[in-house]
Parts: sequence; structure tokens; C-alpha cells
Amino acid sequence: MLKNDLFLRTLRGELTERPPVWFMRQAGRYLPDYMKLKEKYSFFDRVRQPELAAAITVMPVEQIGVDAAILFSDILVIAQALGMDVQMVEGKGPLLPNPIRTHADVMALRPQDTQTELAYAIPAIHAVKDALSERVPLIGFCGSPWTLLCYMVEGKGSKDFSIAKQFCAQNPELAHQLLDKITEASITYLKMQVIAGVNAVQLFDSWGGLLSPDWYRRFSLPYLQKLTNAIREEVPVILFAKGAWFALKDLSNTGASALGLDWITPAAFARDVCGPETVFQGNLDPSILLADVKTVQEETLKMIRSFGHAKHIVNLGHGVLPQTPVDSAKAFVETAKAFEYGHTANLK
Ligand code: 1CP
Repeated sequence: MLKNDLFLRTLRGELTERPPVWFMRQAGRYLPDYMKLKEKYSFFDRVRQPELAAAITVMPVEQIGVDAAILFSDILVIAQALGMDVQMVEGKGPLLPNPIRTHADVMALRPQDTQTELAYAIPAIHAVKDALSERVPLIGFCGSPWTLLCYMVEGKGSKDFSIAKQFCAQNPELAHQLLDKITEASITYLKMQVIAGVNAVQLFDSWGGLLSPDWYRRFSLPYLQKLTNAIREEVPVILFAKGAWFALKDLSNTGASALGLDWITPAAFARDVCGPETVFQGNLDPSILLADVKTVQEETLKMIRSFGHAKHIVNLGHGVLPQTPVDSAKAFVETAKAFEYGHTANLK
């Protein structure tokens, strides 16, 4: 049995003594012990070798004190599983040297190989679960089909993903075929993660906010809905759609257990749109963790209070920045852990 199930209780909509806390990209680049492993092993070795994935996943639990772990991996493993070459270039991020541009490129993708291609995730998750030994829940994840399409068509990170959007504008039917294939592979992968033991999943729609509301309803939302439908009866689903404040009502209607918010979306706005029952996750601007500890504490408290007295998972509004001081990350987590909602008496 889990020793700390605060995160899962919050996802079930229960009133809790305080908000749980974890943060996106918590397993990685701002931690000195991670940087040591990075010198010795390639990115995909760190993802694939169970003992490395386990050591990295557990680091923020032991060193920062978060209430949930997130599997060390990357959203781009789905592009690999479908048959694409994916490289992680130091200082630059992902590179897909043969991006999808034609009908033949889409036809060549093989969602039917997902189980074999991602088989390494099962021993990795088992090793993480062993290393966690029931201290906190484990979050599994995948990218949203739209965000995966962005990388698979563009071939690399981008500020506007204009090649990916051009592809959708010129070949909408082909774009939907691609999104269908990504969705099929993602459902298979999420189910594998659930069977291996993850306690919740998060879907990262990191580039959802690049779409107009109309295009969001065409190219992102239906696929997030399919993923949510396939998983929500097995484990809670968190949807994080960065910049897609305009789609909050639609996202809350998907049946997901919680919605992640970035820092441009005020808590009061989100509560107004979705109502008092929705569980939100977020939303401190990650740059605030670059300030001194006192500022981190003050801004974190302000952010927690903005969500009211329940139904909130403390997190950043996007991934932690690599230059974040470890002490600031700790101050963020400790501020959430010291917070008391004040209705504890009613819980007993
Ligand atoms: O070796 C390194 O340190 C390389 C940096 C790195 C790391 C630590 C990459 C390359 N991926 C990861 C791990 C990772 N990626 C996790 C691990 C678990 C955790 O959260 O601690 C997760 C959940 C992701 C998810 C991910 N990868 C997203 C969605 C979340 C987000 O930040 O929006 C995206 C968009 C990616 C693509 C990606 N992979 C790596 C980088 C540098 C990027 C972003 C590139 C870009 O800006 O387009």
C-alpha cells in the first residue's frame, strides 16, 4: 500500500489536508546527480536501462521531497516506436532527420509494432516501482497526438511549428491519418504503462496553444478525448495543454481527472470556466524558481492561495528550467508541504 497517496486522493476529488506537489521535468537536468549520469550514458540509454531510469526517476523524491514520481522517458519514444529515427542533440533538443512530409511517409509508420518497440518500458517501470517501494505514486505519460505530430513533421523543436501547421493546412486528411496512427500507438503504450504499475498518467499537449480554437477542436481535442476514454477507467488522467486556455471547458468535459494550467491562465479564470469541482494542476511560472528563496516562497504561497482551499495539485506552469538552483526547487516543494487547508478537522 502507498505510504503517501495525497496526490491520488486529490485526483479523486477528495478534500485533503494540503495540496500535493510535484513538478514537470522534475527528473533531470537541474540535479547534479543527473548531470553525472548524463556524462556517462546517452539519453536513450538512460531511458531504456531499468536501473538508470529508476535511479533518475527516484532522485526528486529523495532529494527534493515531491509527492509523486514521473517516469524518466520522453514523449518522442512514440515517434521511435512508429519507426522514426530520433536523436537528442546536446544543447539543442530532439532531432528527427527524416521528418514526415508525404503520404508514403505516413503509410510507413507502424503502430502495430508499439508493444515490441517499447517493450523496454515494462522492466523500467518495474525497476522504478521497486526503487520507490510504495513511498509515492508513479506518473506515466505520453505526448498528445498533436504535439507528437509537431515534432514528427517539423523534425525538431520550433517556436511556431510552421512546417507542421502548413502540413495540416495542405493535407488535412493525411494529418488526421497521422494523428490516428500516433493515437493508436499512444493508447497501446499507455496501457502497457498501466499494466506495469503506473498510478496515473499525464498527457502533455505542450504545443496545443499554437492552434486556433477551431483548429484545436479539429487537430488536438478529438485525439486527447480518445486517449482519455481508453485509460480513464483504469487510472486517473491529467491533461496539460499549454497555452490552450480557450479549450478549458472542452478539456474539462473529456472525463479527465485534472487539468494542468500554465502561468498565463489565472486560477480564478479556470475555476469560472470549469466550475468548483474541477481539479487543477499548476501553475507557477518556472522562471520564478530562478529568484531567491524568499521570493520563491512568497510567489508559491500566492499561487496556492489563488486556487482556494481544495482540488489543486501544486506544480509549475511548464517544465523546470535547467539553470534552476536545487534550493529553489526545494523551497517550492517545502512551501506546498507546509501549507494547511484548514479543513483538516472536517476530514476525520
Ligand atoms: O539529457 C537531457 O537532460 C536532455 C533533456 C531532456 C530531458 C531531461 C529531454 C529532451 N527529455 C527529458 C525528459 C523528459 N521529457 C521527461 C521526464 C520526466 C520528467 O518530467 O521529469 C518528460 C515528461 C518529458 C516530456 C517532453 N519531452 C515534453 C512534454 C513536456 C514539456 O516540457 O512540454 C516535450 C515537449 C519533450 C520534447 C523534448 N525532449 C527533450 C527536450 C529538450 C524537449 C523539448 C524541446 C523543445 O523545446 O521543443
